[in-house]
Formats: sequence, C-alpha cells, structure tokens
Amino acid sequence: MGIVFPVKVAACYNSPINVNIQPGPLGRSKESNPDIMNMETSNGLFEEANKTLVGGVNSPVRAFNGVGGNPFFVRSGKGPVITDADGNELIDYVLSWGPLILGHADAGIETAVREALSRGASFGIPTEAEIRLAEKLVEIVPCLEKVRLVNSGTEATMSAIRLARGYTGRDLVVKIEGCYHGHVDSLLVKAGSGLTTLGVPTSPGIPEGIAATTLTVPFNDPAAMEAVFKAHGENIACVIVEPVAGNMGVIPPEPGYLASLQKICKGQGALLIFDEVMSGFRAALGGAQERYGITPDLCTLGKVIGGGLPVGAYGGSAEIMDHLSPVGPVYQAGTLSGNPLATAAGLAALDALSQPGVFANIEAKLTELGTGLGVIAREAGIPVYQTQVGTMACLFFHDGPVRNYAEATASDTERYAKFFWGMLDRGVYFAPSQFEACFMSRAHEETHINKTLDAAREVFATL
Ligand code: KE4
Repeated sequence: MGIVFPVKVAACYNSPINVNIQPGPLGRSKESNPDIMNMETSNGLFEEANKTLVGGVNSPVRAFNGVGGNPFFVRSGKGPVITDADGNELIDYVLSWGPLILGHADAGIETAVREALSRGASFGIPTEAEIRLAEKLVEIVPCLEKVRLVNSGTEATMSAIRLARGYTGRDLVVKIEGCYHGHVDSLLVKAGSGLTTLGVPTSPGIPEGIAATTLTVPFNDPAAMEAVFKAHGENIACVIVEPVAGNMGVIPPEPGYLASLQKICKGQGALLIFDEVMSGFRAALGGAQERYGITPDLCTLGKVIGGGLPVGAYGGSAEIMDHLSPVGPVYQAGTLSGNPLATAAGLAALDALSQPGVFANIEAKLTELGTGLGVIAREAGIPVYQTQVGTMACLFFHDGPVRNYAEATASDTERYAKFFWGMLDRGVYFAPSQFEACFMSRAHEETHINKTLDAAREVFATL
C-alpha cells in the first residue's frame, strides 16, 4: 500500500440551492418598476439551466451572486455590444472577463478561425501555427524565451507552480491575499474573484496538507513578504502574484513593490511568477512586466492571447522552461494544447492588437470613460476610488485608498449592486461584482462611451 497521508477532508460545504427566479435585487420587478430591463426569457432559461447545470452556470461568477438577482443569457455579440435572450442590447465592459480586447465577433478573428477549421480542428500533432503564436508571445512579453501553450489560465498557473517546485526542489508557494489564479487546489486560499464575491475566499475540498504548502501575504506589503521569507525562505519555491491585482477590483502595485518581490526572490533562490492571465496584453501590450519594467522568472498568460478561444500559456527563460517534459523531468501535457482553432484566433488577435497605436487608443478610451465617471460621481457626492492600468480599470464604491484585499473588501457592495442594475437597465453591462475589472475594447466608440456616461449620470442620482 502507498503512503497514506493524514489528510483531513475539509468540512463539506452545503449551501441551500436558492434558485431565485427574479430579475434582480432590491425588490426589482416589472410590476413595481416598469423601467427595468425585461428579463423574461433569460429568467426562463435560468430556471431551465438550474435543472442540469450547477447554479445554472459553468463558472460561478456568471451567476451574478455578487449583485443579487439572476443573470441574463446572451444570444449574440458584435463589436462592443451584446444582445441578450430578450433582445436587450448592452454595451459590454466585461468582454468575457477580459479576452475580447478587439470586441465581439471580430471579422479578422472569424476569418482566421474559419480558415483553420476548414483544414481540421485538431491533430494532436505539431502545427506551424503553434510556432507562430509562441514567436509572437516571445516577441512581445519581456520575460519569455520559451513558452508552453495550454488551454486555460488555471492550467497555466497550475503548471507554472509545478515547474517552480520541480526547478527549485522546494514545496512552499507564496500567494497574495485576494489574488486569483484560477481554481488550482493550492491557490484557492484567500483567493479573489468569485471566491471573494461568494464570501468563500478559501475553498472547502482542499486537503489540509495542500493548503499548508500555500503561504499568503497582503498585496503591496514588502515587509510581510520579508517576514514570510524570514520564516520559510529555504522552503519557498516561488511567489505567484498578479502584478496588477485584477480579482479584487483593479489594484496597481505601489511604487517599488514589484522590485521588492524580485529582489527578495533572487536573494532567496525562489522564482518570481507574474500571473498575467488578466494583465497580459491589458496592463500594457507586453503586460505589467513591460509597464513596470520588472522581469519575472516565469509568467502565465491567457484570455487575450486566445482571441476568445481557450488558450493559456506559461513561459520564461529557456534554462527554466527546459526543465519541462519532454526535455526535462517536470511533466505537463494537454490533448488540445495549441490546437489549430485557438492558435489561429490568438494569432489574429495579437496581430491586430500589436499594430501601431491600437493599444494606446484603447487605453485612451478607458481613460475618457473613467474621467467621465469620476466627474459624475463627484457631482453626485458619491465617494468612489478609481484605478486604471492600461485597458483595465475599476470603480470602487469606497472613498479610498484601495491598496490591498482588506481595503477592497471594505467597498460598498450594496451601492455597487444598485449601480450595476441601474446601468444594466439603461443598456450598459459592467462586471456583476465589485471585485472584478472593467475592460475596454478596440470596438468601443465615442457613442458607446457617451451613452455610458449619460446612463451613469441618471444612475448616480439614484444611489
Ligand atoms: P481561467 O482558468 O479562468 O482561464 O483563468 C484563471 C485565471 C488566472 N489568473 C488570473 C489573474 C485570472 O484573472 C484568471 C481568471 N479570471 C476570472 C475573472 N476574474 C475568470 C472568470 C471566471 O472565473 O469565470
């Protein structure tokens, strides 16, 4: 018999399933408020969905628990606008949680995917497109000499952690409280995104033995990082951090913070991993590592690099990456990794995004939106704290500053929910949680920004 680990199975987490078929919080109903968005078809679909899909969704954040009420169902998208099952047209600032930086149904991506599909969807054999996408990533992202393509951000972070442990021979991982790195067992500890939204920052189901290998410290706190290395330094394989925290709202690194992480990791023989699944090609074209000039040992990527199809990636120096199979002993694999459709979509997206002036123009549009929202909030006397890094931003209902998880989670989530539904009723879709990001795309135009600000002017008067 193999070694039996004394694993204590975490308490079973049974929440009552509350299939609450109504179109939103705060007693919203068409009867009491005829101006609210009609969600009749979506509500019917949500009721159906709950019969076969857990919570009616395939990813918890889509259930709108962060703002109460039920999600709408989407029928289609084009450019910056999505159309839901009831025919409501919504200006989209979630963009599938970041990937759609060119907007929905981009013609260039569609052509590329159709052409790839006409030659076959998957081979499980090397294809040239994988080389071209890898070359594009290496060309743009500072820390990359070699990459491995996978199918999601979670796969990328899970694999990067394993590589760091295999490379250093150490077990412990340091993560930042409130950062989210996908649903990797060892990283679902004090995590952001849906875990914070749902109030379960550390997920049940993670054996104590695994959770014990994860150490957490607050964001933007060099002293806390120093302390954890003082206590455990020789056993720490890596620090994984979202260099721009995007899963507790959007929180930039304080000046010098990323440099302090790099210095301590170098000094202690641990690897610094930038999880740029969200900030990659969003904080800057080359990610946060380009914007802040700090080159990590490894980085993970996803979202934008797939152009809306499932692609994740991780990479770093050839010296570290060559510890991966089949060259080295650290194993990682994937049936559909680098598949022709996803690589075609990703390459088309990155080719378009890396054209001169495209990224800067998207960033400028987000600045215009944020500036307008700030003026409106001040005129309404509503305290907000705004952040923006490149093409991602956040409007905290908080009088600021917001520099870490504790401060982020002190935001007025009730007021955020009112803002969310008020904007939705006026045809504007922001993230259904205070602890997510607002994204801009190439497809948004002045008319969409002006419509958004007109709606915000009305909504702030009701908050
Ligand atoms: P995926 O496995 O969902 O492709 O990527 C996980 C991940 C890793 N790292 C960062 C920094 C991430 O933001 C994510 C995923 N982000 C969430 C939204 N904040 C995805 C939305 C969802 O969970 O459905």
